[in-house]
Amino acid sequence: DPHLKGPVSFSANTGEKLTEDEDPVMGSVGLDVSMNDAPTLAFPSISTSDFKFNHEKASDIIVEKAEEFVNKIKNARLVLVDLTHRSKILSLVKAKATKKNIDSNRFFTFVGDITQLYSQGGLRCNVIANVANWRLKPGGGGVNAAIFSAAGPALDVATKARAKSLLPGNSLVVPVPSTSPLFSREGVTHVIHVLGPNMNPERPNCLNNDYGTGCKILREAYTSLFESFASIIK
Ligand code: AR6
Repeated sequence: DPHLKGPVSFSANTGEKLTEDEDPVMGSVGLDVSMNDAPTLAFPSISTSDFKFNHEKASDIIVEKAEEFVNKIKNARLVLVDLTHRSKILSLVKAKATKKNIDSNRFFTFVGDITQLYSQGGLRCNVIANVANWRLKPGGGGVNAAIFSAAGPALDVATKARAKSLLPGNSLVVPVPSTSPLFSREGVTHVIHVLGPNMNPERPNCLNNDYGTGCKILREAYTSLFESFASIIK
């Protein structure tokens, strides 16, 4: 894959920049190069920032659901993305996935902006997930604002043509119009909007620390997200 042969490579496990010695293209790290063209879903951690969901509980659920997916769908990759190397959720997930021996060619973490994974990070992801709000509105903050802004108005139009709202635990697949820079620059063909459980009293449908319900909805959200991804690549 020419895209991994640029001046900078990233560890599939940590997202850290690699020295030449460690470059997977050079063969000294066990990255399965045959997976570089595999369908790939990049997703942010659902609900753990603005929605204030507990990181330990969320990381357990991410690893559980990713393992399920990896065991079921063979030729595809899942990548958990966050903006900084200091991300607590990335560290927790990485440690737990390693402990469970999940194939790191099929599920790994990556540091970068989810709207620029290919142009800035050299990582090809044909599908990205957006943690939306229930009205599927552009703007606000976090990943939702970043994705709608990077995609341009075409994504809002394509989204509204499919649904007007989203319930917690559910997802919605939207093909990215070819006029969008997300498509032309990043190679993203689909955005999957997903809505997670909310533990922030300043946002709608707050669960007031009811983690019984919260964990159930977060599991449903990842199940729905990964099933939507599977339906795209079939
Ligand atoms: N690229 C990669 N990861 C990011 C980016 C980015 N550009 N921006 C944020 N993250 P959040 P939530 C990480 O707050 O907690 C939204 O406004 C971030 O560090 O976006 O589910 C929605 O519209 C964190 O790890 O989502 C909802 O109203 C993760 O993405 C509400 O916030 C999710 O952070 C949802 O809150």
